[in-house]
Amino acid sequence: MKLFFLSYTKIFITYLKPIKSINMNTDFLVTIIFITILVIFIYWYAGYSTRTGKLEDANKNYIPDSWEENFSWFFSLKGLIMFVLGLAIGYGLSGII
Ligand SMILES: [Ca+2]
Repeated sequence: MKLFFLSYTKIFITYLKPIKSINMNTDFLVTIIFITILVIFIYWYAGYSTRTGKLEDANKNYIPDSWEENFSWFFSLKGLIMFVLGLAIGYGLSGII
C-alpha cells in the first residue's frame, strides 16, 4: 500500500512539474509582452505629442520637455531597454526563463 502511494505520488509529480513550469513561463511572457507594449506606447506617444504640438518641445528632439526633466534616462537608454525586452521575450518564448 505504501509503495503504491509512493509510486502514485511520483507519477502525479511527474505530470504536474511540466504544467507548473509552463504556467510560470506564460506568466513571465505575458508580463514582459505587456511591459513591452507599454514602453513602445510611451515612446510612440512622446513622438506623437511633440509632432502634433500637444506637448511643448522647444529643443526639437521629439521628447516632451516636461518629461525630459525626470525621464531623460528613459529616452537615452531606448536602445538598451528595447534590446533587453526583446531578449526577455526571446528567452520567454524558448522556455529558458
Ligand atoms: Ca524636448
